[in-house]
Amino acid sequence: WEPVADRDYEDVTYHRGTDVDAVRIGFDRPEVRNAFRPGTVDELHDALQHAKRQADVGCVLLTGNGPSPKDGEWAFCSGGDQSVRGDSGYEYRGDDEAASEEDETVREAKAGRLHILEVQRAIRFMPKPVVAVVPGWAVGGGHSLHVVCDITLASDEHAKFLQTDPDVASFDAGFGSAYLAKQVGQKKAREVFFRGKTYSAEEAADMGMVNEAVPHEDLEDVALEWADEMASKSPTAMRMLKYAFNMADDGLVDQQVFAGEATRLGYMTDEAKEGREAFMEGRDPDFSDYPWYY
Ligand code: 1HA
Repeated sequence: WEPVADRDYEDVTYHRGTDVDAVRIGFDRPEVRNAFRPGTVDELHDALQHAKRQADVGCVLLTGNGPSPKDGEWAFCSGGDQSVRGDSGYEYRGDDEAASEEDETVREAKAGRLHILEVQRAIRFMPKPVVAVVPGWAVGGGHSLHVVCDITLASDEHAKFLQTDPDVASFDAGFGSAYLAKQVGQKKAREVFFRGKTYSAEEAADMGMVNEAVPHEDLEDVALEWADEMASKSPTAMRMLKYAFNMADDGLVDQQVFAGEATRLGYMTDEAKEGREAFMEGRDPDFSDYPWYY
């Protein structure tokens, strides 16, 4: 891995693979089990947007750095940082980005942040696979993030999956619960949220929300292998497949995304070029060379 240039983050690390066409984004607050505060979410979103725009990047790994310097525990992410939770969302406080340069109305609108949901959408609509690499705790909003990722690989030794949302009077009534139910079934998803029990990587794999439980020391290597496999495939096929998988659950929103990609493919044909050129040349288009395929 090498650090991605021009990305000066506090709460996440961001690297580009040297041998593999993948990036690695790591939560970097291990002392609080990689809880996210508003600035963490800003940086994560920025890194995801950057990764999306790289034509030579075919896979995104999302993980949590560790272990904690305090007690040696590992974490993927423990969700929203409860110490900065205000009355309408999570607040910029202390050394978190103060937003002081911004216009008053923007500052006001940013007061109570729940913009981890924008990150969930960025992952869901990322035109390449996103892999949750879970070395330890995946809890609350951190649990929901792994659910939204395309693939989850987890440490067989340290990964722990736990939904605390109703314990702290929060609820991901969107992707974090709905997609979980798609993955593990309604009964099991309700158990995860309603009981708040901790599950091992093995149990999570049996349930269907983890692809593979991997020996802890091999986790990043295995993730890189999977990333290499996926990043070597046809970018168009992978993009179309991801959006096709999404479509069954995402309805018209994903139809719009999928259709955009279909339009792109259409634009690449000679038939489409004839349409464009005829207009530019001020003549009637001649589509006679292009059959009505069936
Ligand atoms: O549900 C949503 C949303 C829904 C819709 C829209 C937006 C949403 C945005 C966010 C969320 C949420 O994420 S709600 C759920 C918030 N997260 C939690 O309820 C998890 C809280 N943490 C724990 O339950 C536990 O800490 C743990 C199971 C992750 C780990 O337990 P463990 O190993 O016993 O460690 P622990 O001693 O509890 O924690 C280590 C340190 O990390 C503690 O700090 P220290 O005493 O060393 O100073 C602890 O306070 C800190 N920490 C852990 N998690 C968080 C945290 N600090 C702030 N926020 C945390 N989430």
